[in-house]
Amino acid sequence: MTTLRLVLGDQLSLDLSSLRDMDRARDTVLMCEVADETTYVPHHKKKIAFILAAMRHFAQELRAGDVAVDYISLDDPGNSGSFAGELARAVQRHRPERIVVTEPGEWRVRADMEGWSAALGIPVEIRDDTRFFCSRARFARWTEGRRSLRMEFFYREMRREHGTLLDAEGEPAGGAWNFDRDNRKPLPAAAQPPERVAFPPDATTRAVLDLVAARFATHFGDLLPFGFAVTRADAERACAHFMRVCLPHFGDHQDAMKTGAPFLWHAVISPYLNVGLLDPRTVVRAAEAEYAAGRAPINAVEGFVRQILGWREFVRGIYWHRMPGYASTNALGATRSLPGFYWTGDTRMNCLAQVVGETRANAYAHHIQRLMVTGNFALLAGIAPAEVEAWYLAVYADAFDWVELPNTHGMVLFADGGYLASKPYAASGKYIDRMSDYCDGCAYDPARSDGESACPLNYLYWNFLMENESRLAGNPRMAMPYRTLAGFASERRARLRADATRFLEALS
Ligand code: DLZ
Ligand code: SF4
Repeated sequence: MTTLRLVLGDQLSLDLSSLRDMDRARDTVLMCEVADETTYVPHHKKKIAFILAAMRHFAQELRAGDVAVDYISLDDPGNSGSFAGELARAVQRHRPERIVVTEPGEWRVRADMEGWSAALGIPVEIRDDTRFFCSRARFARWTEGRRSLRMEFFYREMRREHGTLLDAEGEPAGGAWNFDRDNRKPLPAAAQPPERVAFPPDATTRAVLDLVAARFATHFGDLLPFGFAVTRADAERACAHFMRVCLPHFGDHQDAMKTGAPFLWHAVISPYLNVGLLDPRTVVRAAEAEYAAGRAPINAVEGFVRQILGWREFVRGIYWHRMPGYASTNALGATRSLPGFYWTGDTRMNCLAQVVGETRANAYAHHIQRLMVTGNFALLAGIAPAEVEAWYLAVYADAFDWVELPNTHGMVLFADGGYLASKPYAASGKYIDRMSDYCDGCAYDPARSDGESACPLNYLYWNFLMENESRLAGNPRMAMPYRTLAGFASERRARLRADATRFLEALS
């Protein structure tokens, strides 16, 4: 049977389910750069360049393995701009008997896909995406009979199921499932994070950079310098560098932030994992091997494994389990527009200016910057979830809906009312002062809670607690801050409220 196999921009894996049982003599792989995908949110220029360059290199890799690839570039004169349109054109060219595709990472595309068979008049087989530890069916089984879903329990089950970081007795290596308490050390001023490997663009990538510069000039972000890996071999080099140089120190300062050090000891492999250049199973095995060889401590390796085998799989499970309704909940009733400084970085709050600036330069920010700086502000200021989510989806090279939405909607904004996280990650400026050097260069004072010179995050924090008292005060994990708030005299409450109102009204 002649088969047309569609491969999407985040499916760049040789063991992809849609490439199984390929008949090299008859089948064709279709890959297409389409305007729908490059513009449905105003993606960062570097993100578009990364994905298109990785797609073109993947097509080369397939062709080198004698696979026929029909590749439609964005500047192809007949390009229809959509997956469905390109499939219709490709069906005319190749006259396949069926289409095979791996399920996409986004509900929007999945819903579109369901209509393709009827529209094209041939069978469309949608296969499971097998590049995850936990299938959608396995996750559904895990949720059965549970009133709340907690990552920690899911993660332990995954550790056992996949024999990861277990000792000879089958118990967690190092004597505990979780070493988070060791992973919150502030950064000593003299700490020197390592240099990161960058990959100079080859001719294929340079052509993509020219295309992106010409077509997406108005999109957010700096296109150059461009140093992402865009081939499997280079992504593996970046990963090996992380394992050797960064992983031993990754745990200790996982939550630290430092001006001018956007990557610290973080892996920065999420873009490669999420487009399929790296396989999560290989990456987890490699980290385990570093622990077994005594080259990396348990707090670092466990912290890393929890991100990949725990969080990443958990949020994907939640996404498919709860969509499409999940995206439209707004448990805290947040309706404010996203302030312009998320795009310009033009704010006197130094923490936000630094993180937006690094995001613009790199299409990357590390976890704690996303959660506790841009995320925390959006939570405290009551920004509408959909606007925050569109921003995160646009600006980060690793952002695809299945991973971005639950992280932002559930963990950052608590918009699901506590389905994914047991409490909102709300913090005052004191947290940022403890975990970063941002406050040293700030116009505001993190030690002051009210008045013109006070750190806005301080009064916004107390204002957030007051605004959401009826929703959050009963949460046992919020008991401590609400006890503190209860000790505030009514004049103090009124002052904090007035400062917050003044600040929020001036936001634009
Ligand atoms: C994100 C993205 C972009 C920017 N461009 C393309 C593209 O031109 N062609 C393509 O196949 N995929 C692209 N993608 C990734 C898709 O948006 C992604 O496959 C869906 O979000 C489903 O996960
Ligand atoms: Fe951010 Fe407040 Fe520190 Fe300024 S003082 S950097 S606004 S936390």
